[in-house]
Amino acid sequence: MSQHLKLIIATALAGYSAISHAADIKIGMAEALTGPAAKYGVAIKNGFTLAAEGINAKGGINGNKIVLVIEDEQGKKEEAINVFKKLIFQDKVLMIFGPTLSNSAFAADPIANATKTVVFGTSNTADGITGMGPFTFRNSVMEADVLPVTTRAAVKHFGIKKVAVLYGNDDAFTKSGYDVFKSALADQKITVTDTETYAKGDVDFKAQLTKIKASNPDAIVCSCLAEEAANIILQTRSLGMKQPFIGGNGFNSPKLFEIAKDAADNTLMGSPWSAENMAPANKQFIADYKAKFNTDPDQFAAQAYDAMHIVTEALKQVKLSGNPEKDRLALRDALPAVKHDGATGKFAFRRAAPKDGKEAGYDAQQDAIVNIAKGGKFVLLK
Ligand code: 1QQ
Repeated sequence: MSQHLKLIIATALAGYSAISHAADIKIGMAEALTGPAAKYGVAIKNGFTLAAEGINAKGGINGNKIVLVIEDEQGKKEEAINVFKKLIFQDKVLMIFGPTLSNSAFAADPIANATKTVVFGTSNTADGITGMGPFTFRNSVMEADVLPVTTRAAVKHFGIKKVAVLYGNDDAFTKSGYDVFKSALADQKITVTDTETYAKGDVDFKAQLTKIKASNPDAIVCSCLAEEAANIILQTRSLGMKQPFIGGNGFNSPKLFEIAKDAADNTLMGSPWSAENMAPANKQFIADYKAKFNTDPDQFAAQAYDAMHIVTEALKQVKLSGNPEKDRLALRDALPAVKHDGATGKFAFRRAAPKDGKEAGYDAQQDAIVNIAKGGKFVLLK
């Protein structure tokens, strides 16, 4: 058979299958389902699963069903890279949600960009994520947009003038959060009495906290993931310190309270999502989540749930061809225009500035609200 004839037949078959059959839409999900970040990753997986089931139950996307291809990247860079390769080359997914940590995203997202596959982070809040390329999207609000709002609220609420800062210096998210806190504190003329660091896996923070205690701050700013944050809070209290904490996205987990309980009271944390937002979309999300998983959702579940709906809106505008390369490009082109009003409130994408002369992706345009921990949970700061 001539090459030309082969091409005609292949094209005809591709066209035929696109028109006549409902196809599965394979969406990859690479999240930390085991390991220290699993508390975030499992909530994220639940959010995606709930959304996909709801969308499929209502007929899917233009008659096509969402099929989630779920992979555990364990919160590790190397695993994120392996899992991205499997999803893109072997499973030939249309796009990838994840990974859970910014630290892993910096390792794995370049693979998605190199293969022109949309990678959509629902929990990556470090600076520079979308600078990795035009196929990187996120609906997680950057620390740079949230932390200045949180520190301003802390000044207003507690009347603080001086803070000590503690952060993990070997994780992309905790390091980026520190950089943002540092410039927000300088802008808002809040004095820094002491700055201390720790490394991933540390469990004893007494040396740093003793120095912080001696510097006598009004509050402690902490750019940390939840488990470390909780242990830091407990050890602060055991040293007889009563200062409130100011945290970033890492604090945003039930894990904080499982470990620290009400020792975490008065911690301030910013987020677009609140369990107290009574908008119908959020009420429905919370009720459906509780019914399915028998537990309360958190911000990470809410952002994943919304992200699946955002992608669905984009895909409604796309005529899928069955050719992964073509369909990935079509999704990439349809996503930026999506506006959504979901569990986390009103959402739009914002084009990130080009980095080193390279085209960038899309950040989240969404307002942060500040929460305060009371009796083992976060409530809106009034
Ligand atoms: C990041 C984060 C973490 C708290 C995600 C769970 O925001 O790594 O960017």
